[in-house]
Amino acid sequence: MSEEDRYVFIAEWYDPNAALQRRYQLFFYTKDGSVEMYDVKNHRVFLRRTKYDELHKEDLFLGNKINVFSRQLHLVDYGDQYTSRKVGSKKEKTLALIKPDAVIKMGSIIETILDSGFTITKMKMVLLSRKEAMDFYNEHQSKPFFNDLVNFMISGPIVAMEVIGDEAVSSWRKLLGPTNSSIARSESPESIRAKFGTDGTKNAAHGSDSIASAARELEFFFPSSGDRGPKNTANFKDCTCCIIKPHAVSEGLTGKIVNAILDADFKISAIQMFTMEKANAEEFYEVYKGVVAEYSDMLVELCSGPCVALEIQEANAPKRFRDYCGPTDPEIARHLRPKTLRAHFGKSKIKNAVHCTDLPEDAVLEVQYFFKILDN
Ligand code: IDP
Ligand code: MG
Repeated sequence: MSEEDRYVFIAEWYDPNAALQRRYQLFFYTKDGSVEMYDVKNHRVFLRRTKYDELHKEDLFLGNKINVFSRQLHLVDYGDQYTSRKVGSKKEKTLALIKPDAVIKMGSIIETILDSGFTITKMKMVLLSRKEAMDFYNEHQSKPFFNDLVNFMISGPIVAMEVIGDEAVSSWRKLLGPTNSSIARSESPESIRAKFGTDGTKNAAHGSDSIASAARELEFFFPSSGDRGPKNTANFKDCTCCIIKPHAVSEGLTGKIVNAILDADFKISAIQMFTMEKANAEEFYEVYKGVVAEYSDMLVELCSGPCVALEIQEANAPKRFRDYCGPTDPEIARHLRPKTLRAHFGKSKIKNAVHCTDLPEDAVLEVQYFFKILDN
């Protein structure tokens, strides 16, 4: 086999039993989608080369957390020159913002991002304070439109995302189109600003203009240490909790599911991406332990990659939203309740696209678990 067919990464896995961070070489063979793991410290094969359909070439980039046979692996380094050249050279991170005028269309914008081949690695709905908006746009403080821009940016929630892809900084800006939405409609009618923007100031979305700005702007919304950045928009009242499960996120369904929820007239008052550790998933699913036969499979699914948590807000949210999710088993849902989320997006009882709060009295607690406890 020529090295052309093989990627190598250094991957870390936290072994909860030994309370140790373990290191492996992870090999991925593009030809047949097989993986192999080698224990670097103990010099032995840890996983013999095995076909594994759930891992895709697109998942393999530095910093990503992937799931291989229920182990969550963190890709911390390239394992050889070839992989670094091939994967590393063009991958960039950028900041994408859905601005207040387009938050109502966030499902379609997320869908466009994912369908264009980007990966969303962080996501958070926030409401900026005036000071935060002024800081974020400080490069424009002497411009005549600065005041209007700041007022617009604090007029409602926005959704901040870290987006990764080949030449993400320029390709995301290309997808955005010209700054002015009207010009975008005449010059680039398929662009995001053409489709979702309003005018010169209210133009649906933002993209960093260079690698350096991207680093600074990502740090603003998703600080790497200490400070937590702008806070999430959860209100913790008249609400219920929805989790878009990791399998659905990794299948690229986030935008479609968000769209379906909005089309069914639910209000999404907070949204954020989380990667669950096993201990957290156990705490969150505690009530199902010993009650639901699939409990341990549910845990594995919830920890298998990033999930997206939503606060859904309205007076009767727990009941009406639960009805809209449909029966737990998507097969049954497709027969009995074909218009529900699980009928549309579920694959199996465990991979059933979404979790929703079961009991109305647990709704606020579940929303708090994500947006208060895990967000800390
Ligand atoms: P960009 O968002 O395409 O990078 P910038 O020139 O950095 O455009 O401007 C930041 C934001 O300020 C724009 O997205 C738009 O919301 C607003 N803006 C820019 N130029 C004007 C203008 O001439 N009139 C009104 N608003 C503007
Ligand atoms: Mg700009």
